[in-house]
Amino acid sequence: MPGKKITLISLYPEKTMPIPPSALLYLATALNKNGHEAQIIYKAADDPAGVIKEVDGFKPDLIGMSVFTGFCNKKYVELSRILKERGYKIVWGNAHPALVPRQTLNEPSVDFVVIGEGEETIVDLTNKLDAPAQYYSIPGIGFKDQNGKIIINDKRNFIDMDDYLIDWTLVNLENYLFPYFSNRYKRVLSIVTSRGCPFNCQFCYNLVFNTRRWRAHDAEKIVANLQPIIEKYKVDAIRFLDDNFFVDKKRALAIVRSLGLPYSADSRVEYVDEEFVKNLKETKCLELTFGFESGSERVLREVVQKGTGTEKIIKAVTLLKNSGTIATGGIVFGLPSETKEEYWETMKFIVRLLEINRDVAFTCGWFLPYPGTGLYEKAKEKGFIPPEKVEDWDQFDRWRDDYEMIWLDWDYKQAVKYSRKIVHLLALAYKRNIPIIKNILKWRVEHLNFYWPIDIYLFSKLRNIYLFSGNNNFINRTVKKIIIKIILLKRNGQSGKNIK
Ligand code: B12
Ligand code: SF4
Repeated sequence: MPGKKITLISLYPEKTMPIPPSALLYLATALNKNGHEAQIIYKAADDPAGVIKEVDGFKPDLIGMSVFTGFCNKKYVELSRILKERGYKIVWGNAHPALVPRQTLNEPSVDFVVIGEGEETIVDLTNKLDAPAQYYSIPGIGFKDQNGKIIINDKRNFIDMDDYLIDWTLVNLENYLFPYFSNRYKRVLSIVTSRGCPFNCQFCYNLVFNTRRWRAHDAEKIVANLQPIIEKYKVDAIRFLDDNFFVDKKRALAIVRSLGLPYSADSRVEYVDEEFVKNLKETKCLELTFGFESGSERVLREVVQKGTGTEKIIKAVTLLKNSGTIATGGIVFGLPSETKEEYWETMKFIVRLLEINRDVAFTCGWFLPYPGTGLYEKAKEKGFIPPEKVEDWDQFDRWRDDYEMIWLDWDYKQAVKYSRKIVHLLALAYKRNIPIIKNILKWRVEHLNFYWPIDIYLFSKLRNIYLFSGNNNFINRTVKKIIIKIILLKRNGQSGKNIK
């Protein structure tokens, strides 16, 4: 059987720095290993013309798109329609088509969806691409039969990740190493060493996508895979993007000890004890990101079903104080059934954590109802009407300041507009110890007062021009920003093998 050509496309949001396109790399590795030829196109979402030109140059038999739930959905639909008109076959993979496979296939330009891990499924589909009668025998796909009826096959079993260690020669990593950690490290590599998470948080895509099954690369094998590129590209720090890097502490510590580089990772608060903090220090952990989610005990226990409470959060933040590891907590506002008082409790809890450890950082966003999760059903009970078309999910963006949350019973509009700004300014004011900002914003939080937000605007403006950025002054950072912009502009014209 002659090999086929497959183009794999991922769009990243404009203004973000591209990190290695892991999903595409795993898929391309699997396809190439099985006698096919993969092209990787990884571009900012605002350049469809560039994507089309590269696709036409390669003339693939199949085009794969990697789609998350969120603001790029419309762009993927537009791109798929253009490419479909040019006669290409199109498959969507990643979390979004896995969560809404039927709705995705209702979009006429999408021929197939892949549900779950893609390595073995894309190879199977490519092998049988010219034999529609065999589509029924491909686990993990959805497709349309000859009458246009949507067929969703059984799921595929999880793979052994070590069978598909990334072939790093497929990209020039030079394009994906960026300064991070307040610019202390300049050549930071972002990678994933495990998949899934065994916990049960009721808003998490993991419940559906990974069915709570955690899988991982063997420590020795992933280290052997990474060491050559770390040396070749002089990587100076690592960001582990695993959903929950420390599920197996022994494995995770073996990896970071062998690599010997400073790093950041996602974890859970109850993993943090004195012994663990010692391990973090010894292995140069720069930052641990946790899901704090809420300051309300009821929300954590009943709504999120987090499996931890505020006490554990406080303990982790206390133990990590002055340890060299920054604790960053994700906060989810607007969960179904959350009351205004509970939202307020969370805001006050954030101040409490900053009082304990002034280096704590926060990422605050609004609840997103992912289909298949427990809280999606709860949101529906409370009046949420899911979008009818796949492209309409683009309004689900947890960073939007005008995000609509029909499932809430209280007037959340002011909260949406200002709480993220207040939390980020507060964290900065504690970190840099700026009493005036601290006290004004603390007063706002204590009184839940959003009136006359002149101070919030003013402080945000000052923050934006990096007036408080310590040793990194405004001029330095502006110059750096311009340089990064130029690099990004230059790279936007290139992709995949072409980005070498
Ligand atoms: C890195 C990352 C990003 C990077 C992406 C950079 C990149 N190179 O792709 C950036 C910062 C740009 C990003 C942005 C966003 N992200 Co993000 N991101 C991640 C993160 C941390 C790692 C992704 C990864 O590389 N995983 C490793 C790979 C190997 O696994 P994978 O992606 O699942 O891929 C496998 C399968 O899904 C499948 N597959 C994937 N693509 C395709 C394509 C085809 C054709 C096929 C057949 C199969 C297939 O095969 C792969 C191999 O088995 C995940 C969390 C996580 N740990 O996975 C969140 C995650 C994917 N992101 C998420 C979200 C929501 C977003 C945003 C919408 C957030 C926002 N509002 O800004 C944006 C959307 C950007 C967009 N393009 O639309 C959610 C997705 C949930 C959902 N329902 O879609 C996740 C799961 C985080 C979470 N816990 O909620 N993200
Ligand atoms: S701990 Fe994090 S990754 Fe795991 S289920 Fe909860 S939210 Fe998802």
